[in-house]
Amino acid sequence: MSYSYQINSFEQYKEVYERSIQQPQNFWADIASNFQWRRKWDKVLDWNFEDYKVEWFKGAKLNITENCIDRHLEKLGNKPAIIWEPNNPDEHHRVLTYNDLYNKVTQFTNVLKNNGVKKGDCVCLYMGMIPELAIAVLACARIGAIHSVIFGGFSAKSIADRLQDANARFIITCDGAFRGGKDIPLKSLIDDALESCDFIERVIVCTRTRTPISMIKGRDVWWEDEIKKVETLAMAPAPAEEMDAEDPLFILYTSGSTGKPKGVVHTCAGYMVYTNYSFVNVFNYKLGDIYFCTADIGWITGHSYIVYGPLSAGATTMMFEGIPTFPDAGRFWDIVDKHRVNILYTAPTAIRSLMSYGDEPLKGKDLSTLKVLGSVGEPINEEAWHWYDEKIGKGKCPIVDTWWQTENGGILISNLAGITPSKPGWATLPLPGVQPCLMDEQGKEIEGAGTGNLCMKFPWPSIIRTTFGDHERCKKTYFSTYPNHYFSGDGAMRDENGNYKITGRVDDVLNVSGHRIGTAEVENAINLHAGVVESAVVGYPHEIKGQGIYAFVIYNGTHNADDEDLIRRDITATVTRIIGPISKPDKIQFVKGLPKTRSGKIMRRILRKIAENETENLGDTSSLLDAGVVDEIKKGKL
Ligand code: 6R9
Repeated sequence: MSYSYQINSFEQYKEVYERSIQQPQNFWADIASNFQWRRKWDKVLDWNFEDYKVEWFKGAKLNITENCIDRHLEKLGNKPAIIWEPNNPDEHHRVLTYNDLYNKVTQFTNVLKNNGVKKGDCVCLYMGMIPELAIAVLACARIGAIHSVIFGGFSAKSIADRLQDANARFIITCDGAFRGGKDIPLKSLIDDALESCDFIERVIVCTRTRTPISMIKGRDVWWEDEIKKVETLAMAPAPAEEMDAEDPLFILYTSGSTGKPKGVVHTCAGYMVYTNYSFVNVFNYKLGDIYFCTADIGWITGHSYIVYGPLSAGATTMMFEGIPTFPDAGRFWDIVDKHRVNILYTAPTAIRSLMSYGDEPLKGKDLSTLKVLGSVGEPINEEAWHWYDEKIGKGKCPIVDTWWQTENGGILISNLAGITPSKPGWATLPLPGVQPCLMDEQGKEIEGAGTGNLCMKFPWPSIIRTTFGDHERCKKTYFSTYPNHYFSGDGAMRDENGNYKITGRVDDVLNVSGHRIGTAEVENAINLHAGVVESAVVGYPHEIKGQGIYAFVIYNGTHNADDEDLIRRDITATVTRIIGPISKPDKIQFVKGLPKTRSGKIMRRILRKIAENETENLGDTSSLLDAGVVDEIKKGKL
């Protein structure tokens, strides 16, 4: 079965797109009429990109969980909502039907209530990929609490920063998480974070790994005990709180080119409408399809396309606890085979990594159920695209190359599976309602085919509303570079047919294995090492990760000075401690000086070229203060 707003042909896409641009308000009002509202909106859209403010479906009242769960119960109650595949293939998988999900979410909402959580409170979730994470996310949304999910690869210090920034009062975590051959000590990391966060009132701990953990009386409680309390009290399933369209739904931290990560805020109505619309249309989802997005819920892809988009569409969404290479590089294909997966959505870095194992892991795996393949997170190189197409899709599955960002809430540029044409390495066309454009360095819009900085001229329903606690930062980051436009930070090419190819970030943000990492953040962490004077971090092409982290470091410490490798490991350990293992530098080169301009600015452009091995072609170096520094760095290149 399909959806009334599902686009069925390229011709129809063109018509729908045209209407969405000519009459955006009517267009989105029609889409929104497919949802369950407690009260309809007074106005579809109010917007201002100059003094940034956007409001969608103003005046409407709703709860997103009624749309993700309650409204499906009558027809889909016994259908699987979530299929969970554990890290260890020998452990049994779990299936939660929509009825199960309703029971568990309403029950856990009561747990939150009993623990004093109220509408508007911020709840931080630091959990592994188990169904309880999705349950906790939805329970927060049901009670109207703002969730802030933190990915399990962040350090205690990063957690503490996020807790402080969001004024969180509650934490939901697990004793630990299984990821491949590793156990991640989640609760212990939370304990470390809480040493500097005495404002946290309650930590709810869900059992997963049975790792020994500390439990502090009056602060820490077990998930399972709290559920028992709710059962003993025989509390009725918790009703959903009535939310305003523009009430915040969640905060998700993401890296930018400067300083600390920012808390991207998404709100209830627009986010719901757009994630649902884009999910149904990009993947061409048909009721009954088994859909598998391999992302972690700690990232935006997991929020929008494991939880909210699929569940609001009554889909069956998979959650996978583990990693693509555990117990071996055939794991994704085992999962596709075992669960008869129809739609697979993953990242180029995973594809490249699995590609490197050759054909062996594919042997004997039945992938014939696959209909649609998706890619997200970074540009997909043609080699990976063709491998994905031939080996996984057997040449019969459209590949959707979906471009979007944490700040966008949902996919903005992508082909629609089987409906609009694909082009290897190209994200292709904007979704209905999305108005991209390319700008040159002078701030002039580029017409026709060309290359420039990717911007948006008009808001879509799930556009970022603010950066938590600092609206000025939001305005400055996204709406000041090009007046009256949203600036993505990405560069792109456009062909004569209006297709877009995203070339990558044009700012100081790296994309390592599909994870966004700010170079300034990594530099700040390296500079905290006692022997480091100064550092500069740039990206370089990495075969599997897309980009690797290359650090140039001025070191004057005396300790272990004769053992460069040990110093490198100390620096790496420092970065892991401050940010987390995802930001570890791949290469650390010790240098005597950094190339600077006369005004003292590091010339990263030059360092980037050196890291990319393009030492012959450094471009204009006339503003360099000391050209000798560059020669020295070139000689020491790793
Ligand atoms: C969804 C997500 C956003 C950055 C974005 C861009 C890169 C994402 C891409 C892509 C080329 C694609 N990116 N999808 N680049 N083609 N299909 O990844 O969000 O973590 O915020 O990262 O990822 O550089 O600016 P987020």
